[in-house]
Amino acid sequence: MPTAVDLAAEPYEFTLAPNNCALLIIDMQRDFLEPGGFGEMLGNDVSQLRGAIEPNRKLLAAWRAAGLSVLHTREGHRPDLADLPPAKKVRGRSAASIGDAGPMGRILVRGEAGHDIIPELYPAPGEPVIDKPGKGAFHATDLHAILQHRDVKQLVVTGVTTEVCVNTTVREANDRGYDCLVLEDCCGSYDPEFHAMGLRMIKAQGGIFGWVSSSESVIEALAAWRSAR
Ligand code: C5J
Repeated sequence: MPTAVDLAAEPYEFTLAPNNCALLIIDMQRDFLEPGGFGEMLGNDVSQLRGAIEPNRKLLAAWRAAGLSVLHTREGHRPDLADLPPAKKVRGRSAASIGDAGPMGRILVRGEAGHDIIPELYPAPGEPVIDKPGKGAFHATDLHAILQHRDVKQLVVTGVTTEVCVNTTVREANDRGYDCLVLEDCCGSYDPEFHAMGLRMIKAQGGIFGWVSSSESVIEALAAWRSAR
């Protein structure tokens, strides 16, 4: 029975070991992706992010069908905002900031409608949801402990935004010894140039933070791995 399967990636092929790999879906939240949410309220074009929904949906279906680990993250804060750094609250000087009333409830506050994950990618029972106060999913969360308990050594990382929470998480994961494979079509940024540069930074210098590939390559690799079992 093969324990691993190679798939096409940049800067070179990635050896996927499904039993030691988790799919980590970053911040596919209503406030970032839905028309009428906080992201759009700030003047962003949410269609730039929405292109990542369908590839994530297909990947998630294939990943679940293979019986592998899936984890989801959400960026947000306690309702009392005790975990919100004052610097994060005031930065940007926008009219509405974290904790204020927004179009889908209080902005980036846990329990509010806009903070939740979009219905297309909603977590299934048993899939851990990591509520993170920062951009990186390891900061002030139990993600590392959960991954260690599951013997996870590799992460397939998707979500939004490519240059902020995806990049920060991949860098944190890299420093903790995980191999990260980031899927280009399953990530998105309000700024296409930042998306491209965010991916370039990951695979630069021989894969300084990890690898970049596509959902199609991972789905094919999973099918090959399953049929060889
Ligand atoms: C994420 C952000 N999720 N851009 N947040 O990237 O503020």
